[in-house]
Amino acid sequence: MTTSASTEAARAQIGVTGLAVMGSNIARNFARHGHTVALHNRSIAKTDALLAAHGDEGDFVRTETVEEFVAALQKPRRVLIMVKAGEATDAVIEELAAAMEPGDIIIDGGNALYTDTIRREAALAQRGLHFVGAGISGGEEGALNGPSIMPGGPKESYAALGPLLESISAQVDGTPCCTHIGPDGSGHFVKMVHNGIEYADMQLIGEAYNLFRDALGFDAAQVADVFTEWNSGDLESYLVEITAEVLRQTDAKTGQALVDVIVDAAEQKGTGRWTVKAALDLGVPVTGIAEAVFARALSGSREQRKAARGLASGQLGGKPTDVEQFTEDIRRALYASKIVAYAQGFDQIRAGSDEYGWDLTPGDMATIWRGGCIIRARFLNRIKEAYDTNPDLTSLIVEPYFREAIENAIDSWRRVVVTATTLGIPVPAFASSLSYYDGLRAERLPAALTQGQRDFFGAHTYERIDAPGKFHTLWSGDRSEVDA
Ligand code: NBP
Repeated sequence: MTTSASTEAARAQIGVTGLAVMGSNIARNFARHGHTVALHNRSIAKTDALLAAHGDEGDFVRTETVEEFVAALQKPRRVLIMVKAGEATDAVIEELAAAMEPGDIIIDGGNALYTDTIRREAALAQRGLHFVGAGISGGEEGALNGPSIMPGGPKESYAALGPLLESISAQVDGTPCCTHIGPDGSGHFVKMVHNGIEYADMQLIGEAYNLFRDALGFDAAQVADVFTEWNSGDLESYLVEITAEVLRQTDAKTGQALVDVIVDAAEQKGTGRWTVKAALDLGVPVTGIAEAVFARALSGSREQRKAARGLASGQLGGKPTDVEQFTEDIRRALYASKIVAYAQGFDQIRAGSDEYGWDLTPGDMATIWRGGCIIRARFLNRIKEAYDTNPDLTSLIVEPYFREAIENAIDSWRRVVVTATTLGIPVPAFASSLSYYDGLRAERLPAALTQGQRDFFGAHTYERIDAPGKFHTLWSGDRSEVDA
């Protein structure tokens, strides 16, 4: 059923403005769950196209102007913005805020930078409006059939908003993949880290594929079979599942595997980069995510790659002869590296929470990422259990299940990195994750030397292993040590 705003006022439970792919699908999702949805888009053509194609899926209210749109909503008014992130979002917020009243709720479901969300929330709070930055994951399909939703913002607004969002989110074991994350920008921060983890996961899968192709000589269909098999074990996940599908796809034009005719230059929209920038500011070593972002940048450096093609490889080692063993080695290396990537992402969430005073519960993320989102995986149940058992977990890699999983994988992991290195096959994420693990578990790091150097050239001082306090050596004097 569709009505126009002028015929019936204030009966929609939710309004959606921005009816491109994501907004239309979310609006349909709300309508399919029995909610009356007011529709608005800058250009009316998109509203009408949505109604023409799907108007019979539920109860929609067609509106043309922002005033009509706002007037169609029950109080407290709830409006979900699904427009292009950045200036467009600011423009839409401003228009809506001018037409709304204190107590109303504006939700930004776009991929906003969390610092923008912090700024917007503070500004709207001053005007008595609730602003909820909500990370939404799952792409177009998730938006329609159940995404994972990460709403931040004021807790009191969740009472009026939560049930609506939870009704359209994915559900796992009867639990919605949506929960109140924390204040102001926390929802978008967590969504950003989710995307960073997604980058790392995709890069690790890519490295595994590369090893099958270049170390074992598998064709795409053979690798697809391996991924299909892996998807019935510990690695079961959306990304592993779609990897098999992409690898099995044949190109209609050439009859070759599609993956073999796609240009090997990965693009990025920026959320991975944001994650790494934020991690640098917070001082959290998200090495797996960073390697993934840099690997995409390297793949896209077409001029440099062209210039470097054919550079010396040095003497290369032999290819693995035991295909079954090496396949299992890759599987274990992938699992261990994936544990590291998630551990680092969860460390970043904790660091962000501490920095901004959000008081986030990391186990909540594991719970709501189990369904709907791109990184949904069986593995997240394990992370949820780990945080349920110990909410103050120092690092996922020390938790008994993950510790044992890495111990089971460690020999394979080293063999994979060594073999790749001797064959000249790049495995930046596998290798850096292993180095991160070795770094964390090390008795002693070369950082002692770094501190000595810093004290030498900059009198930056150091701590001693055998006495409290800070010390400085008089490097350009008699080299005696003084208290700093
Ligand atoms: P787009 O990001 O392509 O944005 C298109 C929408 O923005 C249209 O409705 C357009 O209106 C509107 N818009 C623009 Br552009 N400038 C505007 C302005 N100044 N004032 C008002 N409206 C304006 O749409 P999308 O791909 O559906 O994504 C929507 C949001 O969801 C984005 O923030 C995106 O990052 C986020 N997101 C996307 C995905 C995904 O998988 N695509 C997943 C999760 C989140 P018009 O029709 O009048 O031009």
